[in-house]
Amino acid sequence: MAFVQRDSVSVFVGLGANLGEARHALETAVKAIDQLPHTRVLQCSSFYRSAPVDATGPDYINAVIHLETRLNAYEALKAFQSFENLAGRERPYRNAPRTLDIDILLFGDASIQSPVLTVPHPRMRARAFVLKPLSELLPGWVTPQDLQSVQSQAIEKLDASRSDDL
Ligand code: A4P
Ligand code: MG
Repeated sequence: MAFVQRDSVSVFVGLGANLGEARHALETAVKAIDQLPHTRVLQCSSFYRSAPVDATGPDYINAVIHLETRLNAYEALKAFQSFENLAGRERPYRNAPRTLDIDILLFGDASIQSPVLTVPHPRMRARAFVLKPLSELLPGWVTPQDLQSVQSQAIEKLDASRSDDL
């Protein structure tokens, strides 16, 4: 019987870090994700510096990437968690400062509610650090009302040529 390849899926992933070499951690994660089997990073947003939301600690560096993959959502989640662990991620308490966080925002048009995975990410429309970079890659998805509702959250786009912003 012929092996049937799953169609590739268009995926949007949020990256964040606010400990250590945050910007370098995000850049390393983008390269690692691009090297996953059956996976290609198509676009990376600008990098943003953002104040912690529902959290304390240093400012974050955040970005969103667009990729296509033949992995399923659980395979992708497992791979992303292994990259977080390689970056030294620790989880002492909820929303603790972190060396690397990789969240699945949108996985094609999948709607997933399982004990380990919720997609679309349930808080993505409430966060400027997701909406601003996502609006660069998927402008039709982010409405002016979405951006208006998060305008009190401090966030700034970083200069693409500088790597010493944090
Ligand atoms: N999980 C469920 N759904 C997903 C998904 N779509 N993608 C589970 C990834 N993981 C998902 O994740 C906790 C558990 O969520 C995992 O075991 C996985 O099975 P985690 O990475 O340990 O923690 P997290 O990502 O901090 O959790 P959560 O609840 O997604 O946090 P939020 O709501 O995303 O908030 N402020 C700024 N400025 N920038 C930030 O990046 N991040 C947070 C985290 C708070 N404030 C922030 C930032
Ligand atoms: Mg996470």
